[in-house]
Amino acid sequence: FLAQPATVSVLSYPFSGGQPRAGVDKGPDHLVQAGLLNQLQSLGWHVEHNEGAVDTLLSTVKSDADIGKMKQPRAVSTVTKQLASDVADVAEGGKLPLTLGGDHSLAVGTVAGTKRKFPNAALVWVDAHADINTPLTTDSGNLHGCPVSFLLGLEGTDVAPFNEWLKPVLKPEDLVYIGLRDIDNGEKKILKEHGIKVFTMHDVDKHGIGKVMDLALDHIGRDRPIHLSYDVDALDPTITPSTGTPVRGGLTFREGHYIAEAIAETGNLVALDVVEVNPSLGDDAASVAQTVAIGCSLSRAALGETLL
Ligand code: 6HN
Ligand code: MN
Ligand code: MN
Ligand code: MN
Repeated sequence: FLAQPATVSVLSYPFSGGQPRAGVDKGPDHLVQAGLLNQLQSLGWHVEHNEGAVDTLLSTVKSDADIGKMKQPRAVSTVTKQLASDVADVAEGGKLPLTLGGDHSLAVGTVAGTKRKFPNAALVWVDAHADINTPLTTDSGNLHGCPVSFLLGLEGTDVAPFNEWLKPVLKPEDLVYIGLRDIDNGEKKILKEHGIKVFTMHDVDKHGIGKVMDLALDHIGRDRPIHLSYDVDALDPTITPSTGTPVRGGLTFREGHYIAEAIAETGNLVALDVVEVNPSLGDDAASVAQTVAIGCSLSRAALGETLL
């Protein structure tokens, strides 16, 4: 699905408005400082790097009172609208967008952008959480817990300011989750009602990650463009401690990388998000360095590091 020779366009999006913890906006800088761009170049990719104008965009948001339960809705909508167009531009150019977050609300923009170029793209969502709360079901009001519901156009998501630019782009069968272990009650109901395919940590334990990836790829189909949205909190907090909503019992180092490798192996990856690296969290500098290093190694794995 990509032009050859392959180019990856790294989009840094230093945005934290989908959740309350400061620092996740520093994730992109840390990933780039750790050498991600050179690492991708070493894999044989042509590498471009651009930074989203998040500060400029946010300066247009004068006040951002809650709308219903949603916190910072104008900030999230403004930034994701621009990100959608950035991702679409990259994809239209035959290049692979790698969006560095920032919090996971950014995926409203990245997936909407991917879908403009690849209407048939499937979405693989790797996370401890389902991020499928709606403005009606969310307890926290944090929009990083809601992006998937907006992409699906679920009840309650046809609200301003999002409905001024965002249309539903995804059908329930286009989506598969891997790694879930902290699903809110309202989210469980939504997942069941819409028959969405979920591989929880229980499924990873039961089948092993190899079987889970076979089943996940069977579900979406082997012949479709894939958007991989990777929340680093999918891995166990002993592996990626510097993240805002850690949940114990997560993916091991190998399971986490295997997922990215299995996607790379399909040859169908057209867009990648690596989100929720928060260098302000974690016990010490070593925790931060380790989390950042995993963000880099997951990116490399998805872009084919271990392919022969
Ligand atoms: N993430 N389900 C919780 C909420 O606030 O809606 C947690 C969401 C976490 C979001 O990790 O990207
Ligand atoms: Mn997430
Ligand atoms: Mn998460
Ligand atoms: Mn929860």
